[in-house]
Amino acid sequence: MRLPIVTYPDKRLKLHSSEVVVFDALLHELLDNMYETMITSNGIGLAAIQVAHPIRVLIINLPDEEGEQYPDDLLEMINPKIIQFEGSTYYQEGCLSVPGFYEEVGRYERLRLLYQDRFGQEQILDAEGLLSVAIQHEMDHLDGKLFIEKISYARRKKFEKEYKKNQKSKS
Ligand code: Y12
Ligand code: CO
Repeated sequence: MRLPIVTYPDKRLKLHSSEVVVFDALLHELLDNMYETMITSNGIGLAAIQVAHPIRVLIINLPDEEGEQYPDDLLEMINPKIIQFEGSTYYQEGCLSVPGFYEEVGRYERLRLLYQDRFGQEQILDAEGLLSVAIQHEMDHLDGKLFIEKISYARRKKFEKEYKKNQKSKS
């Protein structure tokens, strides 16, 4: 089932998400619904709070060189923790909760991540480049942070003005 996406400036996006302790059929249903929501919205990453569930769950499905996304490449991460990081990189980020806005943001270039899969099994992943950026973007959602909080004051002001104007023209 496709779920409604919570969009900025909805205050739920500022919530600190809670650790997952039960890895049951309800969690699996949420993960499946998040996947359908992300794919049908042309997204490559989604955190549970973006579909109104304040729990530490995120999914990422990066496209291949041809721009195709495959279910086999789906990463489901629960209770993720960065245990090592190095370097820095800049990437033009977008977010399904902030439609129509893209901005360059600084992130770690490489990281090592500890997380649990949908069955609660601990996993370790080394990530770099776009995957590292996507993980950091989605992990920020778990702590109630959006990428627009990482841009300069001047760009943020410009964004607020344009975003409000776009919202008004839609209503
Ligand atoms: C690098 C940077 C950021 C991420 C986080 C995941 N972000 C997304 O998946 C964003 C997707 C997105 C899709 C949109 O819809 C279309 O393009 C049709 C969109 O909508 C508009 O711009 C109107 C905005 C964002 C991962 C890796
Ligand atoms: Co986002």
